[in-house]
Amino acid sequence: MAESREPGRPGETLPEDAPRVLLVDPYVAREDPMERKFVELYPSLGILTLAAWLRDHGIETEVTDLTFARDAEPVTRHIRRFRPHLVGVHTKTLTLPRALEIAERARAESVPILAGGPDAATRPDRYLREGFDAVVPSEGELTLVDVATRIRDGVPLAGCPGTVALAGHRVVRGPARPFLRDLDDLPLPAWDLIDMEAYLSAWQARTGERRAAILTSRGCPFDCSWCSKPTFGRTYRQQSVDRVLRELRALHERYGVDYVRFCDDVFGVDRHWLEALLDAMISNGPHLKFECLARVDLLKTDLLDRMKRAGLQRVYLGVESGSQKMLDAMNRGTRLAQIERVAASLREHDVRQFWFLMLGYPGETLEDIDATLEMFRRFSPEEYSVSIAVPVPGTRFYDAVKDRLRGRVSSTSGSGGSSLLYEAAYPESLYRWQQVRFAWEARLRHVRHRFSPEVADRLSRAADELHERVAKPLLLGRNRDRGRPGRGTTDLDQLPVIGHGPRDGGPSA
Ligand code: B12
Ligand code: SF4
Repeated sequence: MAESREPGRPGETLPEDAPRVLLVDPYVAREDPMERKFVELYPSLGILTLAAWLRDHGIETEVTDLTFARDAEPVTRHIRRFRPHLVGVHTKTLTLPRALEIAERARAESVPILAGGPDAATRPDRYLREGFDAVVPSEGELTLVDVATRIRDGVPLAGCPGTVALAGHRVVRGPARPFLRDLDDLPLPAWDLIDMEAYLSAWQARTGERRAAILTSRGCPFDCSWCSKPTFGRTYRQQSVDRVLRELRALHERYGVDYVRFCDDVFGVDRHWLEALLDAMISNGPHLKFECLARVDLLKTDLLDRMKRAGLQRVYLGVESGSQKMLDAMNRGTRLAQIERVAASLREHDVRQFWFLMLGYPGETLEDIDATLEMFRRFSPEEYSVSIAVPVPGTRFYDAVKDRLRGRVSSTSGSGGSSLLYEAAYPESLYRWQQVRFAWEARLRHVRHRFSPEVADRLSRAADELHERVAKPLLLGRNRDRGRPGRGTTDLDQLPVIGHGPRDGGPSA
């Protein structure tokens, strides 16, 4: 982790009494089972953009990035050396225990501690109860400058716009702070405050490419029923093409980056913007390979040719289901015909596709799951993730099933997505079995493409028969695990959220 000291803007000296802020990314990669499997390491753009903004506004800022660390000890060392007025922690559900540990470490050094990011935004009270002084549940840039100045000047935080804070035992929510009007005002991320080389060389060792992440927008204008968007809600802002090119060039020139991941919730919402960016990348460069998260209704096949020429390698698609009834129930706003068109066209253009699929959404029948498997079989995407629907607080899905939550459920820790968290139509074991069916089909992909489609079809049919004759009757008859806590139980609100990118990406996308 980097503990480099760079006061103010790079090269600028700040006054002695400038507020000092230490930002912490508590994510420890070695603790994340998903990371051990897939290794998708990128620094948090939220933290790096905040850090750059603070520096630009006269606040001395440093970052402790725990991604490559063993534990949270570097936070204590950094606090002792830097003596910040304030420690700010980025939060995800997965990193809650670490965030709480960091709060403890900050308190032990008598430094006020603040939380921001998706998890704290969803449940600020929990963080306040566990010892945080305040939470910033929305966009952080403007609020953090205000908070840092108040703390340095000894002004109480309760009521500060854009915060939720404690006043005695009362939780006080300050008035909302408007979002930044123009995302072009954001400085380039403060890459110099972390060990960028650690990320880049990890990628290089694994793929031969120096990969980095970039964001060109904030928010998403769509409204999928299960998607949690606590920070930016249903708003959407886009940077100009020139601003994006500036960031791409800086990554390429300063760090030798040759592959970027566009991390926007949905990439290319505005077709004209996307065309202008692609044209600029094709004609003037930087000539980088790239990947992005896209919606099938936006990814027009006539644009794919240009995207490919601009460097497109891989697209993450929120396919979710092969049943139109389920897509409608999820309020996806996408059509099966669009999925089929885009999947076929990506194949023609030799672009890898990563499908996100979801099982267990309310209303889904076994026939719907079969339809999803059938579509998966037909298009055999190169990569995929099939998760069991997670009701995330704050979503319409959660509201719809909140009376049917299993309360205490088994957690595999890590990234979730393989536990059934509410009383769905079928037992958890049946959904897990369905995941096995997808995994089997994914294995057959290689047989289908490299060896013999006929053999693959025969093996697929054998698996279907096994499902119909043995697994289905067995699992439907055996409902013992419904509503019963599994091994290693945990509260629902402690469970990590699946995937990444609201699931045109994550998270989930
Ligand atoms: C890009 C992305 C990734 C990338 C890069 C991750 C990274 N290192 O940043 C990859 C694919 C690697 C990834 C991985 C994971 N991701 Co992800 N990811 C995203 C995505 C799409 C964008 C993140 C982003 O850059 N946002 C833009 C920045 C500007 O916003 P921000 O981070 O929220 O920060 C702003 C505010 O929140 C606030 N703020 C943030 N931190 C702080 C701290 C303080 C002190 C203050 C005051 C303010 C503040 O100010 C910031 C600037 O305004 C989000 C969805 C989303 N729209 O946020 C999911 C999301 C953050 N990911 C999620 C998850 C679950 C994961 C994984 C755990 C998945 C896994 N392994 O299974 C991992 C964790 C990896 C990690 N390093 O932490 C979830 C988190 C949900 C939750 N409640 O925890 C999200 C919200 C998606 C979702 N809805 O499910 N992810
Ligand atoms: S799942 Fe994707 S498209 Fe749907 S609301 Fe979330 S971010 Fe937007």
